[in-house]
Amino acid sequence: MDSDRTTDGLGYQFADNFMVTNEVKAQFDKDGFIILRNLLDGEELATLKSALEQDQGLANHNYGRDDGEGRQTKTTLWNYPGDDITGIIGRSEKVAGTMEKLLGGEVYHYHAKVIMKEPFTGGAHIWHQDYGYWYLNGNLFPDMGTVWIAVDRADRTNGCLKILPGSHQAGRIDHVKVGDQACADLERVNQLAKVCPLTYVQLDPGDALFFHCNLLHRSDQNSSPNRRWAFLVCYNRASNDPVYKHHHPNYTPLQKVSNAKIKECGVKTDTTGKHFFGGPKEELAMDILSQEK
Ligand SMILES: O=C(O)CCC(=O)C(=O)O
Ligand SMILES: [Fe+2]
Repeated sequence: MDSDRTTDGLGYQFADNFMVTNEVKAQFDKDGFIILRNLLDGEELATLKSALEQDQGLANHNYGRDDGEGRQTKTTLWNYPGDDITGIIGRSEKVAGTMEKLLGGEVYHYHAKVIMKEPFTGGAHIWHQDYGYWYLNGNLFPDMGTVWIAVDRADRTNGCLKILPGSHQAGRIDHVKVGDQACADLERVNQLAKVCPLTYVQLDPGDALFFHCNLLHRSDQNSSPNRRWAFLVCYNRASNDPVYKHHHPNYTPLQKVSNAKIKECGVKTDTTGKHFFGGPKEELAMDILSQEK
């Protein structure tokens, strides 16, 4: 399955007066995503980038997942936003507030992560829906979504996201384990690709994709010389408090902040209270614990 389609030219230019109008919401409901270009401006992006590059928490807490294609993906993930720039961005009106309007109600921070696709070695994320994972964590409804923010330019040369627009309307698809990842039933993905044509999400640094948790997506390995890092913040509706205790938080009210706080925050690398996740090993330990109950 391949395609020449890209998201080039699609989306909205972010400005402080951006609003989720009925038209924007209708587009999100129909396609399962919207793109906001320049969601982070040059100064905000530069601060985020240097915080990520300096922050030892990111290096010390990152873990790999086999991609079933011979490489590993590299991720650092945490549960609570905290007060550093990653937390302030995740709590800001333009990120969290926009997601609330798209999902139709109050949201809380389910987790955030940095996906580090390094030059030449970056692993793939195989076809999945985020709700393929999150369903198993006791979230009864697919009232969840992710904001995917490009830290580096992401395009088809370095493993940008690939999506099947509108595929969220198919509901949750069966997933099977491949490597350390969950893979959506490929027969179903291929059938859906005939009616929801594969599209490469090409983004410049600071651009963001807001997407629904049932949107099918994947990203290829990075065999190019160009790094492809992305910062992702995932949200759950407050009304969708998970019914199982799992390795992501139950409803925890989000302390939203104004967009101006992003610039005030600066390169603060204090990661107190973020609760970094240990990766597949910790997942296994949690699964054993919940089976013992
Ligand atoms: O950034 C990527 O390439 C994909 C990440 C992803 O889909 C995920 O972490 O669920
Ligand atoms: Fe995903």
